[in-house]
Amino acid sequence: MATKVLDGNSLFNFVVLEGNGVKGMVDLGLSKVPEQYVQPPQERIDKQKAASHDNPPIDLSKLDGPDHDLVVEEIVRAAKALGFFQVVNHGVPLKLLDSLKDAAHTFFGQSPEEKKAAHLKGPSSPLVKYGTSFVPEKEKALEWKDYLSMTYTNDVEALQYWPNPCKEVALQYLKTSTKLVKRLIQILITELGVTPDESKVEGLMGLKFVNMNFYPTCPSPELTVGVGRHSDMGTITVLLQDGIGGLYVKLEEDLDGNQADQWMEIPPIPGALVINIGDTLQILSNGRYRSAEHRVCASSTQSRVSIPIFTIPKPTEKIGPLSQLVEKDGVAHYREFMFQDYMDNFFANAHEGKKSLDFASINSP
Ligand SMILES: O=C(O)CCC(=O)C(=O)O
Repeated sequence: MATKVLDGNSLFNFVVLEGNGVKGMVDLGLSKVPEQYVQPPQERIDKQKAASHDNPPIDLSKLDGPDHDLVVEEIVRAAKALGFFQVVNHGVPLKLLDSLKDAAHTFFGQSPEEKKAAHLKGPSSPLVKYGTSFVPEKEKALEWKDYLSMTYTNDVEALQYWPNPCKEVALQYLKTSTKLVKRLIQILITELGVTPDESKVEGLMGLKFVNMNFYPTCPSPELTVGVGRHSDMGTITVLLQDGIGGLYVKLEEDLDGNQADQWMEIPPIPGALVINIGDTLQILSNGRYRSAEHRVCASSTQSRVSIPIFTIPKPTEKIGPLSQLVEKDGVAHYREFMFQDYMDNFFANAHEGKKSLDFASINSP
């Protein structure tokens, strides 16, 4: 029935334009991945070829004890090598992590009409977006993902406009993880040999989104992707993933520093949060820190949820390599730009690895 109803344009209309999402399509009863979701072979995720990740999570409570310097070293090493690491004792209550995953399932478990109602708040509130895939109009193959994106302006508006099943937990998550993000930014800037000035740090944390991603069960996950290869545009992403797995990060170099081009799974660790360095920190550090290219594979047996908080600079913030580092390096590897322009470019293009960074290229107009 699903194939008959959702052939050709009708699939795009049903899933994307009418807001039924991948979940709505899967709920019709689907025995195979529709061709609109089939990725070219080079974009598919081969789980068998992925490297295993055995780095233990970083215990942030030790930042306040005698092991402070060792923990800082671990954070910096991970931000330079992979751009991804996991943390425990991060200050976000573990009960809240469970409530967030439940809230995501509750939101996406609602009828398409209820979910669309969240989206339809759009004209009166630009704070909430319910959607599917990343830029469906521009993608050669769609992503197997529905999402809810909640922009933070202030507490009152969050509680007024964010959707009911998630607003309270999402706001608490944002508040508790903001302290963590601030501390990480301060550490990472200090370790560049630059004193982090308070207004700069605030500028780098000027805008925040709490997203909820829902990856419905997929008949053949090896043919499609939940999220295609990309790096995040902002400063730091905090990501809560559930226990299902499927998040992969690209290793650009192996342990001997050779070009690797291999993918590594970031395994779910109960109670841990994933930290992901965004393009902004790569640019700011003149290339010392690395934004992580990552992607997601759906599961054939269970729906997966993940809940990232994207902390990005204020749209009016001027972003470029820190002048102290340019002086030291004798060269700026990136140009200076206004963050609003970076963001507009990011959202105007389909995911394509770290191509988003081309916007900051010194040769870019
Ligand atoms: O679901 C995940 O684990 C990652 C999500 C992600 O990369 C994104 O939302 O940009």
